[in-house]
Order: sequence, then structure tokens, then C-alpha cells
Amino acid sequence: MDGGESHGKGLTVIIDGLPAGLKINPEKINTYLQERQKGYGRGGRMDIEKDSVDIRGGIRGGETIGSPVVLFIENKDWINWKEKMDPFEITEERLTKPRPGHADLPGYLKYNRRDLRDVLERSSARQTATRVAVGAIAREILEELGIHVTGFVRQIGKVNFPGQIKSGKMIREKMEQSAVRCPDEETTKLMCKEIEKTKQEGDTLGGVIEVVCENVIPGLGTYVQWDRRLDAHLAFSLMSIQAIKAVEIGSGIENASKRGSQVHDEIFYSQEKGYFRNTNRAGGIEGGMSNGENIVLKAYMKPIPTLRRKLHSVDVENKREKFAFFERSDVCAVSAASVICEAAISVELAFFYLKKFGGDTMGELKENFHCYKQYLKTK
Ligand code: EPS
Repeated sequence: MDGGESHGKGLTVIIDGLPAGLKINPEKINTYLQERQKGYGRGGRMDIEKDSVDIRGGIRGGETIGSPVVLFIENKDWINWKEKMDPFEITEERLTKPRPGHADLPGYLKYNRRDLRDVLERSSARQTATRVAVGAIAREILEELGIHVTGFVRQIGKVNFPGQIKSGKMIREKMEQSAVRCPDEETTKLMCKEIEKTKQEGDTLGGVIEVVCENVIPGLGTYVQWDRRLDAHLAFSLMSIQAIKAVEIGSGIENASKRGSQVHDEIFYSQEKGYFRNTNRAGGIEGGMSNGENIVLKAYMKPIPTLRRKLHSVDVENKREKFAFFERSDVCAVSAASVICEAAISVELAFFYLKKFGGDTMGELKENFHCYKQYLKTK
């Protein structure tokens, strides 16, 4: 559970259910938070913020102690919004011209507000800073179990990187050097050019993020109840990120127009590898369970709805035709979203590992995990 407004004092998140004995390094959390802030096409707000984590509970001596972990991330911009964001002050200045594509209008109707700021403050993607902080902790659990999750930018606007990615781990360095978290230098240049052009035209851009999960054991999730399927949970966690409007598992979209014989990944066996496939169109999930191949997902992000180019709207005060309001904003946040998708999938995977292998402590979790791996070798 997390809370806090975009221009309020900061964001708080409480993580319940972490095993005791997990080593936590705040610097690693901070590096990850700062990774989310980067990316060509981000707006002026990112020059103000320098996200870092303030640990307020659940950790002693550099490790978790079994109690809820409480994290706080300060909003440096709050100082500039102190009066407007005061919990008791009533400000006369109001936002009344909702942006198409944003939460503004439905949120205003749902919560019976007079000022659209009441809606935009919490619906803002600022909230994703906490998801990334939680993701940094989830990654520590996954790392202990040898799992790697990589989220990179596949497409911005119409500029697509068509290369095959077999291992996310291998492209990490290239991706982190790219201004848009795309592992290819040439495509990065084209993407930046496209962002610049869009910015000059007062418009915004979306794109596609790909997440690859490596070294995942078979048997996470289950078909026995529809609400425990791994693919459903992973899709939910990506769809819950602001501006993500579609999710694809493996080559799910293309598969729909092919024949079964062209789609399903045939099964092989060898002494060294055990069961394996030569293709992975299923994206590592069959029957709602991981099958031991890489889990591959794509998240499709719509363009940001705050744009300088005017969009038609209605003033909610007097119902007159007006243009939607514009505030300082990002032109393209697909690279930030790739960090958020990576974090969100890490959280979900860590949750499934904890569920399968249990454990009040990291020791217990690892022991159960190794027993299962031994058992798999006998099958
Ligand atoms: C956002 C608008 C911008 C973004 C913000 C999300 O902020 P501001 O209104 O302060 O210019 O930069 O993203 C973040 C603050 C962040 O940390 O990612 C919006 O309206 O969703």
C-alpha cells in the first residue's frame, strides 16, 4: 500500500510479508530510483527531484527483520507547492479544464471535487517512484535465487528496435548507456530525434517496453483457479502502470493470426538441459504457469495526455467549450516506464516465489527453493 501526492511532501509505501534476513542496501534502491528519473524526453520536474529513499521501519543492521518495511521518498518540489498543497488552506485558484486521456474528468465526477488538482495529484505517474523502490527490494530477493529481470525500450512512437533479445542480462550495459534505455545505439539516436521533433510540435509520444525474466523455475502460478494464473497477474501488474494500455505475453498478438502448428513451442529433452524448447512464442508461460523458458512480456504505452498542442475540452465550471489545461510535463516517458515495468514484474515474480517457497526467513526460502531444484532434476 502506498500514498502521497505528486506535489505533496512525499510518497510513503509499506511492504508487508518480506522474509527476515534480506540484506538491504539503500544506495542500490537510490540508484534504481535515479534510473527511473532519467531518459530523453523527460520534463522540467526531473531537474528538481533527486529521488532517494528514507527507511522508516522494518530494517535493522542492514537487513529485514520480518516486520513491515516502511519507505519514504521526499518530493523536493513540495517547497514550491507548500501553499497550494496545504491540507487545510483553501486556495481560490482551481483547474477546471480536464485533459482528454487523463484521470481528470472521471476522477472529478467520481469524487465530487471542485478542483481537478485533487485528481491529478494522486493519478500522476509520480506515484511510480514507490513502485520502483519496492521493485529494488524485490530484485534483492530474486538475485539471491539467481533470477534476472530486464525491462528495455523496444519502440518509441514509430521508431522500432527489431533486434532479437535472447538475454536481458547481456544487454544491460548497452541499455543503461542509452538515453532512452534501448540497447541499440542507432535506434537510440533515431528515437531521440523523434522525441525532439515531437517536442518542437508541442506533442507527446508513447511506445513499447519489453520485459525479459531469465532463469525462472517451472511451476510458478497455477491453472487450478483462474485467479492464480501467473500470466494474469503479470499482465495486471503491467496494466496498472499509468499510461500502459495493452500487454502482450510472448508473441501473443501475432499468434492469434497463425495456425497452431506455427505457434506452439515443441518440446525436447537432453541430459544437460532437461526439457527445453527451440522457440518461445508462449513467452515462458503455459497453462497459467511458468514453463522454465524466459518469461517475455511487452507493455504498450499511450502518449502522455498533457500536451502543449491544444486539445478540445469543456470547462467543468460553466460547461463552455475550452481547450484542456497545460502544465509543465514530459514529452515522452517510455524509458522511465521501462524501469517501472521491470520493477513491477520483479515485485510480482518475487511474490510468486515467496508464495511457492514460503519462508519467514531468507534461509528458509532458499532451502525450499534448492530442494525444489533438486527435485526437478529427478523428473
Ligand atoms: C506527471 C507530470 C509531471 C511529470 C510527473 C508525472 O510532473 P509535474 O506536473 O510536476 O511537471 O514529470 O512525473 C513525475 C513527477 C515523476 O516523478 O515521474 C503527471 O501528470 O502524471
